[in-house]
Amino acid sequence: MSGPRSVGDQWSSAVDLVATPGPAGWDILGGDGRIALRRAVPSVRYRVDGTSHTWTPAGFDVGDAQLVASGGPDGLTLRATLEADGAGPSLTVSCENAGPVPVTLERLTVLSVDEPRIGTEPGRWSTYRNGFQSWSGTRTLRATDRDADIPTEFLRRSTTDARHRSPTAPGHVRSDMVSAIEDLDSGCALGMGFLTTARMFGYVELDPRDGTRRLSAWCDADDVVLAPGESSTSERLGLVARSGLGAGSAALEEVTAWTGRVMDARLDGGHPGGWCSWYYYFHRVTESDVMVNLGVLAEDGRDGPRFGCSYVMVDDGYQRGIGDWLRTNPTFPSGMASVASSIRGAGFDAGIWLAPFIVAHDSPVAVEHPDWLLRHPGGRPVVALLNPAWGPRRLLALDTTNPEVVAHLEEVARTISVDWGYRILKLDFVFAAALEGRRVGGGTRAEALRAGLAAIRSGAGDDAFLLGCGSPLGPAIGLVDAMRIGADVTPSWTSGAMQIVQRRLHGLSTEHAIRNILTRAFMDGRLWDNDPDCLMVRADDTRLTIDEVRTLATAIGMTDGMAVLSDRLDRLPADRAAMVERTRALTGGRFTAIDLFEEDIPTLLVSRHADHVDVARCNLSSDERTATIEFDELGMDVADGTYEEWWTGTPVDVASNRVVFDAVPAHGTRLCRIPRAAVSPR
Ligand code: 9PG
Repeated sequence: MSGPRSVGDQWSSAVDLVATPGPAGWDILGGDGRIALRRAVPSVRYRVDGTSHTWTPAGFDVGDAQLVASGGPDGLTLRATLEADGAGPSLTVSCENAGPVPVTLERLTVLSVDEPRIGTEPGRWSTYRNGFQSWSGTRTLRATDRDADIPTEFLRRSTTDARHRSPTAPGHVRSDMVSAIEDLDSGCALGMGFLTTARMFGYVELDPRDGTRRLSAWCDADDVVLAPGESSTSERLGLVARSGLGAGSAALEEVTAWTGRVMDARLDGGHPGGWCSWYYYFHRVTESDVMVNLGVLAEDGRDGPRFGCSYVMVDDGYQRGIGDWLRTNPTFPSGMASVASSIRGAGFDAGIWLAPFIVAHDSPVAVEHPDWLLRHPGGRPVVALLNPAWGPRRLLALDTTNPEVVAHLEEVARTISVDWGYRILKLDFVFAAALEGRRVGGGTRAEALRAGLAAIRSGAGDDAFLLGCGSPLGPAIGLVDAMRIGADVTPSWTSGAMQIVQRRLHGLSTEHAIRNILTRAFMDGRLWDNDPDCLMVRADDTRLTIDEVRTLATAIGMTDGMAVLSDRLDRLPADRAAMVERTRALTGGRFTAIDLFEEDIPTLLVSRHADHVDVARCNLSSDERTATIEFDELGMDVADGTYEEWWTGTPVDVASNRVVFDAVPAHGTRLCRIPRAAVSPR
């Protein structure tokens, strides 16, 4: 089963998976028994009269690609359906309430299987754990690792999934939307992902507690009430399997591409490069700051050789208040339509930031339309977050199922995009639309989020480039052109708050941003354009060392998402400006984080191009270290010779298929470009 290891192609090979219905559930088998999910069953969790029940049918009537269990408790019927029209089998489950009383649906479990076989050695499994939204930490966890979560529910609202705490028992992993489990011993991997993501949040969970390893995939039905005669269907789960070098990554790529096809992902955005005001000026940005940078960019031209920018983004700071997007601060005296027209006059697309689903408690929208707010069951408005940068204000979430809110969002987006002329909209704090609460239109959190984004899309038009930020992932597919896939970069590597409150995993820091850039790289070009967040190359007004900047630049360039600058360009020293060009010269390849399933933050990176291969090794420790690249691990042979290190220009010798970099500084990276002619597959 070990596949071709050609450097230009996939390293791993596909493993055929076949699902067969039987009276005890699905048997999903592949790879001559190396993948075996036997008696995988659907189930439902629901409430009647406030008491929660789980019904896992003991047996099924077997139909053509179907399992049916009728006459369940409280008159429920479960119907599981198999489709085999994609990269592998895919399954859904629906639950019908054939009983006399309403039933509150908690979860639809598409499959649950005890002791699945994936390769040979469960003790050597590594599981991909995707986070809920842009800023949620994403990594792999080994059989004895413990996942981490933020300690308070309030902080989780704005960073992870407030409704579901991360499990923290050793080896217990719950991944949002997509996961893969790789057996590091045999190089066999199973990928599981939700192919439809518009209606319910989906989770893949590996739970080794109670001595039985249980793998399940379930959808959160968000307590939707099923009246007698009604039914509800889960999202569709796809399964794929791979074997060989990079099997786990390939499984993630394959199932994610499948999701992108089913969800009609918007993939024509073309990875625009840009400039963003936030990471130098923050909320103090003024119109003249934007014009100074626009002047520098205009000399370079649109998609110019130095900066490669096609848009200029005015981030947070222009608006009168949060929720008050159409009135402008005095610091932008010409008004936002005029600013857009200056940007466009210089040859660039105009971009602007807004947080459409939150309003400050003292904003006109909140004061004039209290009925537009998402509320707790008791009636209090839901506070999405507090942000000291915006003063002592409660930031409240809008109820995007309210038709008046939808009309308001459409109007805001239409004014900004069509009337003012901003084609690129950065939609921030998007999670607020998906918080738990009482909604006039009922439905799930995922549906509410999608309704909000759909309103923005409808107002801004099909031509607008929508960039989601702080956004739950699944329901945004097909509506946004780009997605922030990690936390904010900061002008420092990390901070004490990030290490303690955010458990060294979630929240804003350059270290956390780099982790997600590398661990979510495979989403780019499959679900949307990845926005890795901004490159900062400046030497002043930052605590990032040059080595930290190089590591950030390597991650941004090699993963080939968007490349957005956020320095004060008129004060950028020439050697630092040159790093932008150097970063852009790393784009355009086919990226793999070789040790994605082995490390918390990957350190061995490869990007394959038509005429060369870029290989990098990061030293993410806080000490100087020797760093080695064994080309065997990349499945390739490199001819002995002297090459040049990308960032320092120093010569590096490849001998015996390895290269050793001495004294790599803390948080530093060494990168080597090897011509195709010197590379042969092993
Ligand atoms: C503007 C910024 C930038 C940035 C976004 C987002 O929890 N918080 O208080 C919090 C504040 C800022 C933040 C994320 C979280 O950053 O990611 O690019 O647009 O807003 O305010």
